[in-house]
Amino acid sequence: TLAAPETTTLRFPPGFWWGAATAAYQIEGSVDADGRTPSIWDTFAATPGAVAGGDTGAHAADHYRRWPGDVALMRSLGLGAYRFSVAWPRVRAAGGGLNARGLDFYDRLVDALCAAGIRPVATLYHWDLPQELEDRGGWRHRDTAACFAEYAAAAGARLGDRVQLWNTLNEPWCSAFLGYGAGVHAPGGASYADALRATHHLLLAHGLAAQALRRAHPAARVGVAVNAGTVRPVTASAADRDAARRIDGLLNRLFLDPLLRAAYPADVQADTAPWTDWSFVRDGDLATIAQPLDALGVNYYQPDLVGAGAGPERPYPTGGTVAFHPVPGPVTGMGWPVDPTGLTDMLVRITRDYGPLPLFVTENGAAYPDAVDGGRVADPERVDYLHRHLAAAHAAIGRGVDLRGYFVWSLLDNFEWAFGYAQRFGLVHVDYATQRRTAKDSARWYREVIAANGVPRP
Ligand code: GBH
Repeated sequence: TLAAPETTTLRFPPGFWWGAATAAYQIEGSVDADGRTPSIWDTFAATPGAVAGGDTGAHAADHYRRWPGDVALMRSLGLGAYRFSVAWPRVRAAGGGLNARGLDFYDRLVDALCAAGIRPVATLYHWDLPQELEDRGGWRHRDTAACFAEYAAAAGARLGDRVQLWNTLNEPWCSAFLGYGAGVHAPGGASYADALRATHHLLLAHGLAAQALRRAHPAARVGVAVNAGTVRPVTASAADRDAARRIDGLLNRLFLDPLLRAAYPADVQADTAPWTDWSFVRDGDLATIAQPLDALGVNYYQPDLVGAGAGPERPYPTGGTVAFHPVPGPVTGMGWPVDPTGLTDMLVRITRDYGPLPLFVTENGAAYPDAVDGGRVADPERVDYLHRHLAAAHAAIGRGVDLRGYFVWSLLDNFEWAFGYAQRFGLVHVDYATQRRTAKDSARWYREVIAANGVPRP
């Protein structure tokens, strides 16, 4: 009872960015407003069987119309930063060129955030490729990277005086391997050759966009958000460790090495030789991809446990040589394991292998089947998940990681991609029939964390 507060609270560095994150297609709705053109997610969601319950993002959380109230909500939580994505299909006009009305929306949003004292953090690509570009080959096609740079230039020119940090891409592994490899995300492609081509063109798009953002505003701070995951071997045997090397290569090093070392990992290129000859990589591309990064964003949810042998299929080109094992311990509503040690390990590993460099946790959170009861949403499991992951992030700082901020996924319940509205990740509950917002207990808990700049030692 006489302990000093310092011994009971894990305090974060002064100026730490406390945020929450969303993405355009998951919250905005208004898919036909102000000149927006269809995206691959409109098309995919309209495909029977692609999304649980036949759900689509047509209405989502109606944020496109309710943004002033949502900014007020962010302010009431005390958020210091808000990570949103700009919808490319709002900004690119039908047939090409610029649709200025699309940028008007984000211009108003960014102004309102600044007025509320909330730092705007903008992602340029959170999976909503304009369908017209997919019809020309999408991310299989090198020209898509050049189109992305034009879009980045327009967004940078309009918003770059106020956006505090850019993320060019969100989770390019998902765009490539879930979208073009496993077909569980838009556009529903099922070719690992295409997934690897798409990987390269996404990374090239990142590099070209970083250059465009800095041309628009020389002081622009540019990053990219990757779904880095800690991959552990199920035993210390050479075969299981090789399986872990293989998955770590495809999930992490395939992205981090070109971004931060201007090279593709030789072992991944050798492993994937049955699928591609990598001839889509041209001279100079790796120098373009490896633009200096002001920060790297890490989206972290769970570790993977792998071994040699065949198992239930996962979206990796391994030729059936790798088995995924259940991670011991509790799982979230998605069935994803809760293991915060994977977050500490990932942040420390990136710093050791690629750093030192400023890092942000650009997403972390959990889905549970939350319900409003008497005006309240009790979500103790989410509080526990966030608490333990923040303690894990704090432990990484103690081990020398330059962690600058943390963003909860998500501010609002939203369209959870292939799972539709069945999964709720929000700090704030959304009743989709009425669009009523109800702050969950976790939102009140997070407000206290922000005010204290720390969490109680668990
Ligand atoms: C993030 O991606 C997204 O950025 C966000 O939009 C989304 O709403 C949020 O997380 C919650 O899902 O090997 O096939 O089992 C999700 C990150 C990466 C988590 C892939 C699941 C395992 C895929 N996902 N991972 S699989």
